[in-house]
Amino acid sequence: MDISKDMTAAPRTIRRDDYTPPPFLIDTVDLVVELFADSAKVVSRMAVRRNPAAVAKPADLVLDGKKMDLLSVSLDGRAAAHEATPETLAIRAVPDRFTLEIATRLRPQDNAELTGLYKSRDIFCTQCEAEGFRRITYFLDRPDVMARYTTRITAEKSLAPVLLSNGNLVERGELDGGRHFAVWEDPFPKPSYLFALVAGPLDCLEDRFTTRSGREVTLRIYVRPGDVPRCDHAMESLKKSMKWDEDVYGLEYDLDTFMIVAIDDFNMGAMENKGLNVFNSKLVLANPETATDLDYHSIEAVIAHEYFHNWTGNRVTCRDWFQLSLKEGLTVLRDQQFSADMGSAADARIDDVRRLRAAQFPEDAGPMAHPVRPDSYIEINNFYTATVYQKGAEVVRMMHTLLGPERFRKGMDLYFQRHDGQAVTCDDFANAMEDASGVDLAQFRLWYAQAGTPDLKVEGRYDAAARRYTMTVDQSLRRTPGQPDKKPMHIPLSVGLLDGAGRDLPLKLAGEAAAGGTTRVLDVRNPRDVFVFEDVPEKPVASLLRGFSAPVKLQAPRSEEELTFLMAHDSDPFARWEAGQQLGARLILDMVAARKAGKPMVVPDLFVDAIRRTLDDQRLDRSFIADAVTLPGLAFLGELMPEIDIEGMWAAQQRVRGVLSQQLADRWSSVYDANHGSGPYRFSPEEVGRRRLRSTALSYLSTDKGEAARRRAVEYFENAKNMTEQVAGLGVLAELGGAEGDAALGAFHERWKGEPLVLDKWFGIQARTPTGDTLQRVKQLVDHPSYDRKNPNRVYSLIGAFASGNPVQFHAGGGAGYRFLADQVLATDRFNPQVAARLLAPLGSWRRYDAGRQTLMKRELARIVAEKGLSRDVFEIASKSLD
Ligand code: B3K
Ligand code: ZN
Repeated sequence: MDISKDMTAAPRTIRRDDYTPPPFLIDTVDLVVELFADSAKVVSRMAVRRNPAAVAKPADLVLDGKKMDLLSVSLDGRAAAHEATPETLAIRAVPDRFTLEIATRLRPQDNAELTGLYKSRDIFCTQCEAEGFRRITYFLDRPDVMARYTTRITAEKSLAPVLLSNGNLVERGELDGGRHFAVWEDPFPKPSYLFALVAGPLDCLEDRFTTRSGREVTLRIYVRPGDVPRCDHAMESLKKSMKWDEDVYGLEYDLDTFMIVAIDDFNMGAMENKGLNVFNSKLVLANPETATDLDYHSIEAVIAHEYFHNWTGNRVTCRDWFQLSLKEGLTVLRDQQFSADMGSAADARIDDVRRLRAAQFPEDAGPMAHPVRPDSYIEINNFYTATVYQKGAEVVRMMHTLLGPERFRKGMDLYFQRHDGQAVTCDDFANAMEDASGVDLAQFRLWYAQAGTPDLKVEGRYDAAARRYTMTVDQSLRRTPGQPDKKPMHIPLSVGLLDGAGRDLPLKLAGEAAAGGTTRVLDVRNPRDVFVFEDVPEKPVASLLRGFSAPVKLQAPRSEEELTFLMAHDSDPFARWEAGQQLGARLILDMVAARKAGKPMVVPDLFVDAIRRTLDDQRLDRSFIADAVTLPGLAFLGELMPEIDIEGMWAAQQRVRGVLSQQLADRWSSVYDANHGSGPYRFSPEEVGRRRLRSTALSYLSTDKGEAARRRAVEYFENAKNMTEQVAGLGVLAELGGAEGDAALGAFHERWKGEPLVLDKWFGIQARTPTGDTLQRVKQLVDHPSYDRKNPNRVYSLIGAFASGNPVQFHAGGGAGYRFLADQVLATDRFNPQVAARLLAPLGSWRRYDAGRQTLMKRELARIVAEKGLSRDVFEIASKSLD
């Protein structure tokens, strides 16, 4: 069996418009999976019938399959005429209803693609989304074929004492020859992508949860022996998620057990298989010594996300993969709402927006730009994107904004009432929202269909005599690949008006009898819309896009004074933070332009004063202050430039940092000292905020790289009481470089060399260091004994961090970074195309750079496309990037 390459001919494009219902349905699947040291044998017995809703009535049943040995096929107990190709199995002239039995053999231990059935060290596990089940047995491997599964697993007891699959354990027992078995039955029909099997030496942490209707659920988290003490946070997160989904959406868990398994070799974060979630171990294991605040946060959010999929994804699933955002966008929104409720809602929203701007906006502006509901793909795994996930969540959030919380909840209820147990579309979701609320979403649906980030220009004019404020809103949407002409969108624009004292004014739109509220959501629907506010007593300052009410790029001609005013007074915390980011971005871009023109880069006092006021504002919580004094990131800034000038942005950003560091030195020192903290580690919003603010201050205090700064950073690092502080200290020291930097990196490695998940932080910090000869260092680290090119976590924390997280170094060195990345992509593609394709993305943005870089980046893309035996995954991204 060749698992190293896709040997198929020219990759085929799959189109949404070509969807037809499956010609056959499979009602039940009985699987017998026998696991051995060097292979696995799978026997699948399926109850198949013709689909009454099918448009055609083909004679043959054609199943999907990949990279397996076919052992036998029988139909109703007799040999069946069949024909296998590398990716299909056709059963000839089948009756209307029959039992099909297929035996296959696979080699999990050689499966480095980490999709289908594979081995992570001594643990057998599966990853079936999107199309992995066809690597286990031949099947109608599409989400609209939903079956009830029974799974019997056998294995040698000493090698695999724990045998798990979806649903409830119905039988277990001993077999001859030191083997044993377990039978699992999942009562809920599910698509094949939700199938899971895990077997191996695992320990578990067990707990219980009683649902609000009184169902007793056993919760188990399975990990490698020895890791059980690191599961408490994951278990708490799970219980919080279960409770939250009951409280907020009225959704209860539906099986007697809920299991999570932590796996070290995993292509992405986690997978929502019914009743048996499989997780990347980095999103399960945590204790204060080894995990940072960010890890704690991610674990809580991803545990919630996968748990929430039980309803949004599993009970109601996708008709086809073009509808992926039906489950992902909605489930991301739900995990965002959960995170907002667990901590500070303002921070949570700022976080969502930062992420969207850093990853999704560039995607929407690049060669892979696609709608939230894509129209075509070559390899579906390439469409688990920021657009489908993050922008998809924004789309559902906008519906929430347009409908309001009560009607949105009604829409959710109707959606479940109509579609429980079905495989449906994004349109079905919008229909439920529309029908439950009476709100017309016809134009709004364009958010699913049109790619690209809308530009919104907002201008305000005050007429003192008429006491009237007029807001003119222009929208436009640039062309994206395959979509030259765009229609105007329905954009919810949330606004407020502030008086001279910074107070919200009551808002009354022309035609309304009385003022209602101080925040209003304007329905922007046309290329130009004009909104008139009446009875406005004085010239107001407009607060725009409150809560980031739509994923747009906002342009508003506001003076620096207006922005600093909003920074100090806006009652909407997002808009308040945003005013600072806009001001920071504007001044950095002005400095970039000055630098290019050979003029000095000047940081205006107004900005320094605004940051000082933020630091002094006693009403603000620490996390918000940390957010507000953090300058806009390079990815966000780059999006604002016609041609990305990396050196310019970096130089300007550093200059601003330097000025803030110097002019506010006393503030940073006192913030640093005042937030020392004491007592044991706690993952609470207050403590996380304190640690963040303190490390932000440390980082400003280290900007001058002087002796005192070095001493302080070393002291901070050496006295770190938890991983959050260690990592913050190490990051600062690595950037300071010199003897202190090397010593800290050495000490960290020495202390954590037995903990791969902790070493990922060590790889990541070195790969992201913007100063020094980072590429050289990264190249050396590829050969480090702690590095493992087959483990996705290692690859992302080294190669991914360098290419996607260190623009300054990646784009330096006359193309050496590009060449290195292309080499890594090609090497990785030989055994793990999904990971290779993900690494590749940064090269796709070549159009955004100067001519010299364009040539160098394109050269590497062309070299990749020319490679023989390229996977579909890498082929699609590389070739579309060159188009
Ligand atoms: N649904 C999975 C992602 C599967 C990715 C397949 N390439 C995790 C999640 O979004 O919850
Ligand atoms: Zn998901």
